[in-house]
Amino acid sequence: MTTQNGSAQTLAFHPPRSSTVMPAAALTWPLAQIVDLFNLPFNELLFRAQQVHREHFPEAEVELATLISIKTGGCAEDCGYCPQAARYDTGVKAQKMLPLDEVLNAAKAARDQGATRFCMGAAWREPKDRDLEQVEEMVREVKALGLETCATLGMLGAGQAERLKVAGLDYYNHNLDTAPELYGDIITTRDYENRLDTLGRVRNAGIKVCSGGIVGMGESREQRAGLIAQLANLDPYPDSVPVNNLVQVKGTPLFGTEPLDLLEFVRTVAVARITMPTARVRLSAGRREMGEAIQAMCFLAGANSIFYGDKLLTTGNPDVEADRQLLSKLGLRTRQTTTDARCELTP
Ligand code: SAM
Ligand code: DTB
Ligand code: SF4
Repeated sequence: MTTQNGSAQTLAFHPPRSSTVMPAAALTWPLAQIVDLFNLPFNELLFRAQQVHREHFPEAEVELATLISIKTGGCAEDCGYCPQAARYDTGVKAQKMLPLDEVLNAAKAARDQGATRFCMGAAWREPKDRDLEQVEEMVREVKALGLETCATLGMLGAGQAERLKVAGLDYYNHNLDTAPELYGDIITTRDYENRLDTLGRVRNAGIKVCSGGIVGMGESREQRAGLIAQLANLDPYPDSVPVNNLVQVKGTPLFGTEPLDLLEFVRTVAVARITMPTARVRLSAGRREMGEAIQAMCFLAGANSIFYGDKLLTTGNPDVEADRQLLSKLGLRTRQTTTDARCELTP
């Protein structure tokens, strides 16, 4: 199965192992090989991940990306993890889109605190054309501040990715979230193919793809491997891969899920690094609950980007000072440039 969008570059979707459409042998990363990586002894897995990491990136460098919610709450979708879905009683109030000057002030503050990427998120199923005009303006102005720009606005329709590209968007974040076979248990208002279509549109428009997922939603190890298989078998695989640990928010259907053993989170980061060697692997939601030791292991496992700033979209994140101290304790320096993330050491 291939996502076709009518122009030169397409993103291929590789079906799960059970499908007869394409034999597993044709995949860059057959699911069984990814499961084998997950099953390695922990130290062996981390050793291999760190080796891959050093082949492609300066080992001690971490990218700082700051998030802002430009349109919070009131979303029509039913994503079982999300505090912004209107149908769940989570205490998140629907707000109008932030005015441009507020976004720019936040972007300047992020830049002054050392962030190189600024990600603008909106609680939409998909942007309306008139909303997109305002986002284009934000992208243009944030880019002019010397920051890399990223947006996550939901599904994109025909021509919308191209408009964002013209405005200066560097990355579009659109997560596959989980393995295909679990998707329908978490979200019913859209399907996997919708997500893949948007990723194809983004890639075709020449915007870098940021796509990852959430673990800790009650999935099995094989299903975590299934998510990584989907991402790693995209052709090309994403430039940037956020790995989120579920932030459990009261009122969402996934509140009360058995928390994931955090060593399993570290394994997921390591497998993402090995299977997508030149991608920025971002330690995303859930860091506040992780503690320093787990985060240190994630960096060892090949994570080289974090969300930086006291808030994610609606939930908390470690405060800036705590992050500075952690990076300094670990001897990690922050990325200073906004040049292409892919292939920093290799051509
Ligand atoms: N509405 C757009 C969409 O769904 O693509 C963009 C914003 S949405 C909040 C961006 C991503 O945040 C989701 O795809 C999901 O991976 C992540 N996310 C949302 N709630 C989360 C939670 N409680 N814990 C961890 N990640 C979460
Ligand atoms: C991603 O993968 N994680 C970020 C970003 N992309 C947009 C969002 C995390 C959201 C966590 C829940 C919240 O703060 O609302
Ligand atoms: Fe809406 Fe995105 Fe939250 Fe889903 S994840 S409910 S699409 S804001």
